[in-house]
Amino acid sequence: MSRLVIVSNRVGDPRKAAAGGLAVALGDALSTAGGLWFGWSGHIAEGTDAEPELREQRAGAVRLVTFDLSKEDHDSYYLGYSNQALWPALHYRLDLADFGSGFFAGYQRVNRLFARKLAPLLEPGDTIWIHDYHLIPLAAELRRLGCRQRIGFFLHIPLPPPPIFAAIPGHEWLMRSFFAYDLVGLQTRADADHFGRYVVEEAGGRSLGDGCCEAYGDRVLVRPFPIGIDVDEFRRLALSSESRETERTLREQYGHRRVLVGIDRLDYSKGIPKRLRAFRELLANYPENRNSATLIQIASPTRETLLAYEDIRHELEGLAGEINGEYGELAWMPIRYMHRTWARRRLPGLYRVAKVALVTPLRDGMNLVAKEYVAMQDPADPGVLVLSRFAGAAEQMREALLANPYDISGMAQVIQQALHMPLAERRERHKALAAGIREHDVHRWRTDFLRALADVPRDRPTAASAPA
Ligand code: GDG
Repeated sequence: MSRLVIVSNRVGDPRKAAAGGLAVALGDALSTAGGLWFGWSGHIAEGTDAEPELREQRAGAVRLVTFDLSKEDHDSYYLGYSNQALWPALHYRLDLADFGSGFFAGYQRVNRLFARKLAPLLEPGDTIWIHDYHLIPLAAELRRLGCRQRIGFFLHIPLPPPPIFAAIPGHEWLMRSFFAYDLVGLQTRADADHFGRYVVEEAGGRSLGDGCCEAYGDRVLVRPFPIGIDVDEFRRLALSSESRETERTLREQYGHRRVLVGIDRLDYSKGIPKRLRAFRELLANYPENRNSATLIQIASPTRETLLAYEDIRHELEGLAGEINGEYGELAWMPIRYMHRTWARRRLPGLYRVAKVALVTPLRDGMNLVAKEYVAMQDPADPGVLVLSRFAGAAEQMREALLANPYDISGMAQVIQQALHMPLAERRERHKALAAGIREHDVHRWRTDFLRALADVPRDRPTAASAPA
């Protein structure tokens, strides 16, 4: 078996209890094959222009190798191009995208730095798996340094249709960068179709079927690999004392109410303000829910220094206050809004108490909260998942109640339907959803991807497509 090298912007430590299912699953793959996880340490180097040094830690059989970024690189590559240009644009939010001066150069520079630091650590038979939008050009940079290993890429966020992708300055360069990979994995069939359409409509290339795309005198295989969760790992968390204690407290506190839950990073892509507005409309249009329906919304802090994130935080605080002010009673607050990160071990307790989960992003690559909620339901008396049709998860989870997050009163109607769904229908929908998340779990995602990468025929020149 060839050694696995995983590269992502941040390196997760699979031993840490706080690590999410993704870190655990990738850690599993690394321990099985013996391997290396490479990326930014999360730290900013103190005022030095010197080439950053690599730091190495061991997590069992896995080597974790990281380096610090300078402030300038961090601001232009991470905060700038990755999170103010690519993140909004790939989530269809061109209105929020800032293609500011210096961002693109910083993105290129840091991808070159990743390649320069990683290349000497590679062995000829390695399989390299690169993750997410921060590192799209990394394979091209590695090829330029002579790396001929198999390199796969997985994009965790959406790939929009050609008219949106083509609005990104430098989109041709970005698209060419994908062709330095052997395999590009996307979350959904729709995303893979968008890629194929770009190749034909914008790059003058061809779709050869079965995910094979040809352009720029080169070929790349592009396929959907919908990511899942580690169902058993999550169910084990539910047995932890923290989870049980959370469940007990919530049941005591909200026993005679109907709890709805929303758990998101506080990001504009997650559609939280529209969700709150729909909840207000529910209370206005269906008064039987007053003094009963209670929305517990956790919005964990993320990318706090960016203006767009500050704006959404203020908007949410204002909305939650307005709704509580308008409808709250001494003994009932409609919205419990928390702007902090909960311990992962407490989440299962909250999912179990909630009769309804509101997962209503305006756009999402997949959305794992939808899957975690389903995994934690009691099959005998399950809650109902309200899921945005614009989450990648909606392509698979057809038995959820699908909602359009832009249609506030439509969404209020769907929430009303969820709150009052008969037991037999809840059971039937849950059964199908639970079977789906078990079949398409994170282990299947990882093994399908790595198998497809190992099977890619290697009859093409590997450095041909590296864009200048
Ligand atoms: C990207 C894509 C894609 C949330 N709040 C807390 C907390 N969480 C955990 C959830 C879940 C994870 O964070 C969020 O995952 P999502 O999938 O919902 O979203 P992103 O972070 O945007 O992830 C997404 C994903 O990559 C994987 O490919 O599905 O579309 O955007 O696990 O439970 N965890 C803790 N405290 C919190 O307050 N501990």
